[in-house]
This record gives sequence, structure tokens and C-alpha cells, in this order.
Amino acid sequence: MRKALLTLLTLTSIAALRADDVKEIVLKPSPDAATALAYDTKTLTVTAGAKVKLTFDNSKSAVPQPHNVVICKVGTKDKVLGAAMTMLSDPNGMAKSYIPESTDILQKMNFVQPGQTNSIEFVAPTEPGDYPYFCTFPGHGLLMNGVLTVTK
Ligand SMILES: [Cu+2]
Repeated sequence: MRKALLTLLTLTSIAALRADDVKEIVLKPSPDAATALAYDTKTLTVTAGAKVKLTFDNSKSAVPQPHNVVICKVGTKDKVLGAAMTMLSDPNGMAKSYIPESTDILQKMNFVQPGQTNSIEFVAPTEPGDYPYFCTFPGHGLLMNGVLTVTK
């Protein structure tokens, strides 16, 4: 009994520590109908090597559309968006969330349908820099993008 209680206390402490440790980020589509095909946040900042929980909340959008989030290596946005665009001719493009196979993609979240919310957890790059993030739904990435700045 005492051992079980100790275990419970230990687990609670770990959970509390973990919550403090993880940098939580929530992205949404812009609430403004005129710019609904953009994220509400264009700039994010995390510390190098930090644990990150990224949530995309698509529960309320002025324009109901599936969206995703990919985070790429520094300077590769146009290349990855170009590769995503070629997936328009792929019959499975939608099922693949129009996320191309690419070693430039560091993190990805598949399409989040209108009314839905999803999260991914990852460790931020250890190398400081400006990492682009964007939606690969064809056409969205032109506006639906931002920069994740990784600091020391
Ligand atoms: Cu989108």
C-alpha cells in the first residue's frame, strides 16, 4: 500500500515536471474570413532542443478547410511547397495530406479536418535558426506559413 502510494506520488511529480518542461504552442486558422487561409500566428519561438507540443486547432474557422502543419529545414520552404504542388496529380495526394516525401521535412501533422484539433510532440532542432512552417494543401502555403525561430 505504502509502495503504491509512493509510486503514485512519484508519477504525479513526473507529470508536473513534464508539464513545466514542454513548450505548448497552439496554432489556428486566422479568425478573419478575409485571411482565413493563413495561420493566426506568423512567428513562433522555442529554445534549441526544447520539448514542444504543437496543437493545431481547426475547430473554429471562418472558412472550413482541412489544414496541416509541416516544419522544415531552414531555407527549404519553396522547395517543399513545390514538391507538395506536384502531388495534385497523385490520386493519393489528399490521403497523404499533400505532404511530400522529403528529408527537408523535420516535423509534420497530417490534415486536421474542420471542427477537429490535433497535436504532435517533438524535440526542437538543436541548431538555432529560422525554420519555416506551413500548410501543404495546394495553394495554402503561400499565405498559410510562418517562421519558428529556434534560439540558443
Ligand atoms: Cu491549409
